[in-house]
Amino acid sequence: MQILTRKTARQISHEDILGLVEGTALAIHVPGFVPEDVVAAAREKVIDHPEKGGLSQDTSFQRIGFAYSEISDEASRDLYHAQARDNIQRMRDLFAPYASPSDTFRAVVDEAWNAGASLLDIAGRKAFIGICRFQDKGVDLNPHTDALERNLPADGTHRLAAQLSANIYLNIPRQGGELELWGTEPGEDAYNELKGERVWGLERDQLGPPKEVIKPEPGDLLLLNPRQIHAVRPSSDEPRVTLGHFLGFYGPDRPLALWS
Ligand SMILES: O=C(O)CCC(=O)C(=O)O
Ligand SMILES: [Fe+2]
Repeated sequence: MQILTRKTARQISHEDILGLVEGTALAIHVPGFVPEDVVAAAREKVIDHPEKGGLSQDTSFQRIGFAYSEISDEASRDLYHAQARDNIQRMRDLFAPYASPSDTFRAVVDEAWNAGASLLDIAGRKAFIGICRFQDKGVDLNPHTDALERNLPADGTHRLAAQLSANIYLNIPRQGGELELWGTEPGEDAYNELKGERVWGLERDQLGPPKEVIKPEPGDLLLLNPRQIHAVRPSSDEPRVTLGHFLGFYGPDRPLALWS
């Protein structure tokens, strides 16, 4: 049976993370990962940020930073790596004088996981981490899975054994914005078959009801397995704002790799 684990940052363990990879846990929920006053101080700054831009594949999703999933050719790959440190620093500056929640997250995962965690590098080039995502009122994040492999260099030298996702919530609408988890991992071929001609994601009516529906609060951290089908319901008032992170798993004794 898959469970939803509630933990403090200090309590997150190696076994908790392994449970997500192995499918014995559906999610790890850390309420209040970011203190209330830190969230309050950052909220205005992110919502009105001048460098907020539309996601390459779908401009109804805005973001600050540049996601690995936006890489589509060698030019965007070069841009992703060239901007990685500036994009990390921008969020660090935005949260100053408080710690950037993405930095704290990196430290907590490094402490919790026996072999530690560090920034992903692809062929010696550092990844970005800490993308700030906006889901405006009425925008539906359809059921989908995530996989680093979709955007890796074609040489096939980099392989993950599993992938996890960690979101930190900065703004949550009063109505809507629930995270839906189906707890099923279709695998890449079955997912593509389900997806058919759609550019991105699945339709809700292709699936049964989700196994779990979670409404996080601002300041919460939530870890999940994004190779299992998941979705976010549209918000009916304010934008839903998150900091998104992925974790690459290579085996229980190997370090985790972190990126956005
Ligand atoms: O924003 C969320 O709650 C989940 C976003 C998502 O699709 C993911 O973490 O892979
Ligand atoms: Fe996702």
